[in-house]
Amino acid sequence: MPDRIVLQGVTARGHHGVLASEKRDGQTFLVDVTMMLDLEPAGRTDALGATVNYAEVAGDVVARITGPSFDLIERLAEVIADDVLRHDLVHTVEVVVHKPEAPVGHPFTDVQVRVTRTNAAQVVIALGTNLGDRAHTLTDAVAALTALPGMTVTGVSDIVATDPVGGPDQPEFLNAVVVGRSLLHPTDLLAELHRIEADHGRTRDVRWGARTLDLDLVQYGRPGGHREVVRDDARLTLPHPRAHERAFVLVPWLAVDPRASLRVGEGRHGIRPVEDLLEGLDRSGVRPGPAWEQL
Ligand code: A4P
Ligand code: MG
Repeated sequence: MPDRIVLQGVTARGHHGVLASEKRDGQTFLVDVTMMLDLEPAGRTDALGATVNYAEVAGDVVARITGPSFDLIERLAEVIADDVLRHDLVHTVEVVVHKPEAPVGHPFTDVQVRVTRTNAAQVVIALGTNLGDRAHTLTDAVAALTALPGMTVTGVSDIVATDPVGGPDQPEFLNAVVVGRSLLHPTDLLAELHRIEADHGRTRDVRWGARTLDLDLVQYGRPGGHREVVRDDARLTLPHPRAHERAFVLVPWLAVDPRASLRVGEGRHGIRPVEDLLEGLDRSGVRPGPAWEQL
């Protein structure tokens, strides 16, 4: 049983409901919040900073109950879950909203909506190889990504064969894109990607030179979403600074996620559909590649 903090029966009057009378008169709502997080650091250090302050969570819950009116308690549960997941330490939250005075028209004791949400960020990983048994390496790398604790692979593109872009004269690449959800922090995920590269004989002699396996973290968190990570650090730049100009990344990405978008500038206007980005690019160097191997 994983560690958890359970906050039960936070009660306040709110004005949520579909009926005009509900919006006008208000009624009592009760909320239970169960937060899954590792409590060992707090247990060892006795420091409030190592855990989540449940009084703060209770305050946020009351603010949502008493705040702007929603038609549905489903919506109320969702925004409360979102609020809780802003606490980075919480990896999973369950929210129950009770509405015991709901206009049901028959005797009843309670009606509840229960949602479970995880703090996993959507991640996009680009794979490339132009040395060795390329299709085998890619297949193996996807298996390794799938096996990563804290990582859920939700989509794998077909393999594309691509002309090399930049660097010295070098053989044709095979590329692919994996999308998934990660509970690992970006730098921990990158460390895992480096480990998987090393397991496949990756060496770093010539920048942009031929390689058995290259795993780039293209994006961490949906652009504009609260899990999005943007950082300008040479060890890990997010989103990947060259992804937006590379058909060998965008073509397979779009194939696996037709609604994909990528940040190319600041603010809301800096988020561009991958489909639009591709329109300006030369796709002639990207062809269908071999099939995935059976593992
Ligand atoms: N790094 C910083 N940000 C990131 C990020 N978002 N994801 C750092 C991954 N790594 C990131 O990478 C160099 C350093 O970048 C790492 O230490 C990491 O901490 P690397 O993988 O060691 O070296 P690299 O791959 O040679 O350099 P780079 O800059 O990643 O090259 P690219 O941009 O990946 O280009 N043509 C085709 N057709 N297909 C390809 O796959 N790949 C490249 C490599 C060139 N041309 C290609 C292809
Ligand atoms: Mg790389």
